[in-house]
Amino acid sequence: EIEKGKYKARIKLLLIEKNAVLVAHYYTDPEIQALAEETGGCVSDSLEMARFGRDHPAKTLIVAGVKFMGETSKILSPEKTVLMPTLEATCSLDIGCPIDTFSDFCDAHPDHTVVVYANTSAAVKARADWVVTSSIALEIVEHLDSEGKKIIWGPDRHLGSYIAKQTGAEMLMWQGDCIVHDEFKAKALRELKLLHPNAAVLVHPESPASVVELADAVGSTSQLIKSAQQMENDTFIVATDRGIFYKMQQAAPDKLLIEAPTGGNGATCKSCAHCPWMAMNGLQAIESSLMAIDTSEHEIFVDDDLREGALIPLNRMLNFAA
Ligand code: CIZ
Ligand code: SF4
Repeated sequence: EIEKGKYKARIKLLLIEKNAVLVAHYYTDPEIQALAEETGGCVSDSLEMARFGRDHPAKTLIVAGVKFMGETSKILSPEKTVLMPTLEATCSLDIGCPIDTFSDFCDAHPDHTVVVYANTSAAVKARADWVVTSSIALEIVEHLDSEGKKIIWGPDRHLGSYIAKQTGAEMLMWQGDCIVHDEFKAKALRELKLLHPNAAVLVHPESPASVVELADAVGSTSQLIKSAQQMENDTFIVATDRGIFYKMQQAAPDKLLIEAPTGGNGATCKSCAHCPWMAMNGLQAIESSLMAIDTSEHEIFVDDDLREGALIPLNRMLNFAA
């Protein structure tokens, strides 16, 4: 704890000295989210992180999250220095959707509109017609469907199936998944529900369909936090990365929040539902990135061509949301 205090104090000084602001995702560890709040940064989902970074006057953004979030921030704020605590932090959806094979898939269906999730590389975004996050995916697909468009969806198959089911849209699905949400188990969740008959079940749609079926509310991270705040239940079983508990408990201080089970046998797993890449965003790594600001060791770069290509579908989403 003393060590942590020292890191925090040094980071606070460095942020001021380097004209930098810390932007953290809901899935990072609680101490990172608290530090972002204490220093005038923000804690939010990937879309809001990029927007906040773009609109903040600081010259440098420290993006505590995973690579695609750093890239999206750079795409929206090319004039800023975008640093990440570690460039190793990636995402199974991004890894599972390489540009070459994805582009071939798109080329094979030229009459389809290409819609990709934000959890993708800049190159995949640049190949797409639309970028969406989970908070706005449903509305955008509904809109495209109402115009009679056929859709290629990538990369998260669970989120894609959920949206196809909700909207009735015709969607060709890339077969990617999130290694964290894919682990939630329906049978164990049903058993846990029996133990907490008053609990509402909150589920992120990157989870398998069998888990989504058991939900009282399905939504993006921000939407799930709102549900915990607004629904009258005193207990919530939550199927998303446990990093979210920090902000969810803040938003709903009197409510009991329980992790949805990732293992079998009805046992709740206390550590499974946490993204290993999000967990790389430690205090020491944040300090290192600030110290290395004059080298490119922690810096995110996006090629100009890709940046311009990715900005089009990203702005389409931002304008649709506005
Ligand atoms: O699962 C993720 O990585 C999410 C929910 C990202 C986001 O859009 O905030
Ligand atoms: Fe990717 Fe899943 Fe980690 Fe989010 S939680 S960054 S979707 S692996």
